[in-house]
Amino acid sequence: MITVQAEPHPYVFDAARVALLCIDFQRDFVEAGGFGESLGNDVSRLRSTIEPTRAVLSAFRERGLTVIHTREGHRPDLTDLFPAKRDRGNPTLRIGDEGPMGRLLVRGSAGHDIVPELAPQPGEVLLDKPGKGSFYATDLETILRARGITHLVVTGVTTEVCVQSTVREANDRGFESLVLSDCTGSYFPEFHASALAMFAAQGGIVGWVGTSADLLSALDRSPVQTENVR
Ligand code: TIU
Repeated sequence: MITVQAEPHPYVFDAARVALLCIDFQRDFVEAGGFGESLGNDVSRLRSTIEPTRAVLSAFRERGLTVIHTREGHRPDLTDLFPAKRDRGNPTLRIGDEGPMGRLLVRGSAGHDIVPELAPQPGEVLLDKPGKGSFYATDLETILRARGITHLVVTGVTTEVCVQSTVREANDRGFESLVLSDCTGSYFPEFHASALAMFAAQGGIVGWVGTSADLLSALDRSPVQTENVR
């Protein structure tokens, strides 16, 4: 078992039963000209998440552990887009409109893709989702249960939107989540801090919060028996 220093108490997991979740590291949220910027956000605030997440991704890949990437987006014909979501916030460009990186949050456009630094590799799960939560209208729960996954190490953007929805959905399904504070980010630093605080409050009512450095040092201290890992 691997033990990571975390809040509100150490997070313990079996490498054969853990998955790294990389939530929505898409150009549409992280780069200029995408969906995030169309909502009036300063997208540069998310960039600090990329380098620590790249290090965690490398550690999982080196050990042959499960990696799952998600992307928020819609079918090109927008048949899976509720008007309520399309019209919310009075954006300069709406989902499906043509922007500098192609149609906003539409599958197949450049902006919908994951940033090159964190691009999925063959053998990793790539999951497209129409909502903020990663379980809503996807087969994520089936994939996790089929692999015997019980624990999720969570990275992604943004902390209080897609990360928070996903971690809450995971919690209600019995999964144990460790959210990495430096591998998650928000356009609003105060929302990042309060979302993390909410996860770990009340004895870990939603999950655990830790850092990539503490996770990496725990992995280094506990050589993973790769033959035990699917
Ligand atoms: N707007 C915002 O903060 N986030 C999203 O719309 N989606 C995700 O968090 N992925």
